[in-house]
Amino acid sequence: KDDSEDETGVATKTRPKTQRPPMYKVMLLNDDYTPMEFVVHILERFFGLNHAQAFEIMLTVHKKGLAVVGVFSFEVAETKVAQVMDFARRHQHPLQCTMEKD
Ligand code: TYC
Repeated sequence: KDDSEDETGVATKTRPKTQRPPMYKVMLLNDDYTPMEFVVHILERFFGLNHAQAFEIMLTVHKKGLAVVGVFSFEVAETKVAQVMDFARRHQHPLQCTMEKD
């Protein structure tokens, strides 16, 4: 923290605005066709989740329609979305993954 003096000569603490990069939520969307195990696999493979965490998020998406999988910098979020979309497309599943500013 910076020290500065006010008009009475009393040292006060100021909080200089620190710049933080904007963060992006990566979300998975539900559909009627992508197999549950495939979604679990994606969550383990691209988001480093263990099987229990992956299964839980998959079920949340299945029940609620969508869920946030993680929050990342723009570049990392973009990469995750591209990896998921590419992997799903290659396996001919309609799974959708999107990102949005946090
Ligand atoms: N609803 C799919 C099914 O019943 C499972 C599913 C879960 C699909 C999550 C997509 O992001 C998703 N097979």
